[in-house]
Amino acid sequence: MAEELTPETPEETEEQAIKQRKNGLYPGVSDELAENMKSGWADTELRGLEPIAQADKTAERRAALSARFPGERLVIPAGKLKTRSNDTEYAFRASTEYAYLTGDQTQDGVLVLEPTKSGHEATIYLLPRSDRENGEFWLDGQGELWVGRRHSLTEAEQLLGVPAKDVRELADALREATGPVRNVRGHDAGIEAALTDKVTAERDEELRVYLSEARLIKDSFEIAELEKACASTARGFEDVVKVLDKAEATSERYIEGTFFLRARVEGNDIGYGSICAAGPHATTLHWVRNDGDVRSGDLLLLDAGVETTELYTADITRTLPINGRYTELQRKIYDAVYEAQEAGIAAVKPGAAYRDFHDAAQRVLAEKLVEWGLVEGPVERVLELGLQRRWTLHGTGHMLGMDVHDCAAARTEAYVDTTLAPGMCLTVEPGLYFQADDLTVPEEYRGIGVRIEDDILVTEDGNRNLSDALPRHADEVEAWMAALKG
Ligand SMILES: [Mn+2]
Repeated sequence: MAEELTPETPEETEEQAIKQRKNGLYPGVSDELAENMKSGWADTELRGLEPIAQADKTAERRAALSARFPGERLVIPAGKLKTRSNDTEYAFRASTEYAYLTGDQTQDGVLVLEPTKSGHEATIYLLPRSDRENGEFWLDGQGELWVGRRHSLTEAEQLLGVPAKDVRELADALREATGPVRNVRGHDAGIEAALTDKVTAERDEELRVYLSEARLIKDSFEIAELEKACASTARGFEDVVKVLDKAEATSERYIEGTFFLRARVEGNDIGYGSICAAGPHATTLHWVRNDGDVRSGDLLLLDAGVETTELYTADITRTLPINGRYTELQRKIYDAVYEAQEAGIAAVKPGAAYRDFHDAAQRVLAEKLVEWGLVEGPVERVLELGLQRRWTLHGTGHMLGMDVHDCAAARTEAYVDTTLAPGMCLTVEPGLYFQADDLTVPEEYRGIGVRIEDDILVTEDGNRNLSDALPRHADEVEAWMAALKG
């Protein structure tokens, strides 16, 4: 990548250089060049734009938010770029709260709901197109010449269905504003500094909690996005199966890279760090180093999800025999996890307690562990003491949506202590993990880890498995792999 313009005079201190860069005043730019760069550019304003596909939905979401906090100013920032080093930044991903309420993903954007007599008036604050007159478009590191064209404020209004203003005026406006205000924290330090005397942590947290709980029930746009995410993820898993020989010749990284290609081509990104865990790495729950060997005869636990361009992610796990056939012991453990997952999925239905699917899956796993002689029964005793957890390790699922662990700020009574309702989407992902150094299990179990994870939508009359394009039953997995490997 190209470097930003640097000062020509070497004796300049770095501090001066930074100051000048900020001012957009670069030594070495002649008056003639500066003047020349101001003109000769075509008018590229886009006219007659149609609203984005989810504009009606984002309006509904804002209306619900407005009703929850009448008479209060609400500030929801998209977030800022985060520095990786010097003048390079991490890839930007808008805050979930902002994208949920606007459908926009522009860095530095801020949604403000101003209280009115009848509710709220929404305004989206954005960086306008770069000024040609003052040279910022080519002299500033965030100028459009460097980072690409932005939408004009008028274009943004047409697309998002919300009036747009210059975000550079927002901090001052917020400083001067009176009346109660709440802000979603953690995304924009400048906005937080402007509001520091006006907000409290407790009231801001209530806003964050509301926005987390609002996402518990997915609307039709969100469900369609989750379907897309699952479809892309299924294709990514197929990509991986087709290149397992190349992964064997290199490392788990080949799997990670292969899946990432699908995520970037069809979506925005991966929704979380892909877990590409071959052999004993499958027993490490968040194995994301992905630098290990891929060996025929071992299992591959692949836990990965494509995040769509509108920021909804899948979260799917399959545990595959690298050479296409499970060994007898691998199959025994796999079938136990499959049975546990079947029991878990069957417990997902409207009116069921959220905890039911976890309990159903854990019971099956405890039964198997007792049956295999790994833990002393009876099963009720094992479950009561939680002894199965040495090998089941984690909860059986979580809400899924824009965040892989969606709705994480929801109150206990609204999430784990609630009953399931149509429109909720959650993962069902039981697993069994026998650590390589676990001396309490027979040697042949050690280093085997199995998880099967699907994305389950609660419907009016039960549930729908959004990730059922990928086979789960061991026979079907083997047949699917054989077909793909050709
Ligand atoms: Mn998960």
